[in-house]
Amino acid sequence: MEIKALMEKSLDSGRSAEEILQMALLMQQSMALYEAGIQEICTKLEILKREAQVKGIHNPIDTIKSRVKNVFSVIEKLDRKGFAVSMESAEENLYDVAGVRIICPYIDDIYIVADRIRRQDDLRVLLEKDYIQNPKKNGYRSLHLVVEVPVFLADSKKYVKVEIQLRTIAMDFWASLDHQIRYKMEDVVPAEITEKLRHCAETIAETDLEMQEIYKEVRTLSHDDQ
Ligand code: 0O2
Repeated sequence: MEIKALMEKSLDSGRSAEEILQMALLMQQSMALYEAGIQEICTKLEILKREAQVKGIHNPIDTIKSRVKNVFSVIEKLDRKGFAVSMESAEENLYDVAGVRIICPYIDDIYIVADRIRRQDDLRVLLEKDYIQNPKKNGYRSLHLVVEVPVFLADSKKYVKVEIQLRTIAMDFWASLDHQIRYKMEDVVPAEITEKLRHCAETIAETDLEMQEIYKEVRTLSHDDQ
């Protein structure tokens, strides 16, 4: 969301523009910690990706993306959820300030990568939401893991929460366009469009399963068990 729109949304909560800017400035200074958390996770994922390349086996990771939430979005979300607006409150109550998205070729790859993440014993998995087994009503599918990763500072160690979203290329295609449409329509999407989007999500989910079956067949035909 643009800063102007975010500001307007935050102003709706009765705060002055100056108050919001002050908070945003303070919070911005703490964002480096979230960037460090993302770096730690991305390094782990790049190692997994590289290992598959070196061994010449199927790579369950296609693409890795990451982002730190804009401070104004953090303020807006805290306010919307009725939490105190401060960095401490964001650290305690929000799980998606730091976000990493892993895009996998096939559905099975998602669970393979999730398992490799769970087995990293310096990470604490706080929460899992499986929107693949239990898709959202609108058709959204992804596996979400919220982890805490240690970040070593000059004289302390901080655990940083990072939300990891795992999805296939097909699920990502749908989610990206769904996100754009919602943004364009400022979240007020007519029921008819919502239904069309849900229908597309179902079609994409079927295709995802078919592609996975084709891949399994090809592996059997080429006697490739990796
Ligand atoms: P962005 O721009 O990706 O950061 P919330 O929905 O955030 O109030 P909660 O429990 O944190 O509550 O949400 P959840 O279900 O864990 O999902 C959070 C993130 O998942 C979203 O972050 C999206 O990235 C993604 N997501 C969830 N539902 C949908 C959906 O229906 N469509 C799309 N395209 N993405 C979805 P943000 O902050 O909304 O967006």
